[in-house]
Amino acid sequence: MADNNTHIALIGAPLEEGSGRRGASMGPMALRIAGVDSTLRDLGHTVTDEGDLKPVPARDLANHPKANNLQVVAAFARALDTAVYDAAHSGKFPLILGGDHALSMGSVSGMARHAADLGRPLFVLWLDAHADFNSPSSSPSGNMHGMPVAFFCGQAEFAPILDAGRPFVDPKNVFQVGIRSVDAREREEISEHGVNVFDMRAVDEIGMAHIMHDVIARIRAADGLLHVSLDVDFLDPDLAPGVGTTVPGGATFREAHLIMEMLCDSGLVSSLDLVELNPFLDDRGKSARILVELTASLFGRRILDRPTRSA
Ligand code: HAR
Ligand code: MN
Ligand code: MN
Ligand code: MN
Repeated sequence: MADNNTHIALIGAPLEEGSGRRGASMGPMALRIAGVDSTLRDLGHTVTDEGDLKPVPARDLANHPKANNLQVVAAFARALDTAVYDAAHSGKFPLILGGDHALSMGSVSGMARHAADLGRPLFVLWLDAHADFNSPSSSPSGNMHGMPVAFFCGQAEFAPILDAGRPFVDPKNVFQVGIRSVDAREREEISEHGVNVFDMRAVDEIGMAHIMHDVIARIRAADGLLHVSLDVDFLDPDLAPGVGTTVPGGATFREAHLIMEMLCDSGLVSSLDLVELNPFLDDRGKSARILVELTASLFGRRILDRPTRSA
């Protein structure tokens, strides 16, 4: 993504059925009310708001006792796969307004198809308190927002219950930052699959700047595209309470902005998910606002009129 004049496609995905509670379906509207479109236009970009997806549940799929609301989640995944692929293919930057994190099954698969067209590898930066590497058999809740990373890394269990045959992301091209809530089976899976995890202890010990230098250097060396998936609960709950699954000890305001500023300078980012915002739980819109501010940093808002020494 360039500093100037990127054509951004806003794609609303009011999915809440992947999570255990209601409210995330209001996320796209809250992000619009917080001014995501005008903020990006003020930075010099072209913004097309494609509105909200409203897919019909995928009745061709059998219900699954441990993949809650599979038909609705799959419908959003399919619709996003197409919408994101089409936007990227036509030269736009897909910015997905979520919606719970299960939607990334579709946004990542759409970007994986686009990257495959270009003959370039897709990398994913997963900013989250959670690893989201459950499968139906391992999930303690059955909630599919805890499963998207396992899905797009090609976990075999999904093939018979969800769409197979899409290109997957190499787990070694997945970077997770901010992780601090991991289930027992997830812990084994992420290490078996070789996912790169910078948990909150790593953030404390190494520092965010160092981590991001590393991540950016590896993507650049591979000439990769980068999809960024930002879960509200990546942030500390004091900053962003508007999410159903708060976990204490999250990223600070400056840690989060530094990521976005360094990514902006890198020019590597091709697509972004803003997920898990639950306006019903928010405090006077502050979580929606911080997501918009972070997006502004990714798209070129900076403190001084020059890049600092990053990237
Ligand atoms: N690991 C738990 C589960 O799978 C909680 C997952 C919560 N996920 C999110 N997205 N909020 O990161 O049920
Ligand atoms: Mn998540
Ligand atoms: Mn999370
Ligand atoms: Mn496995």
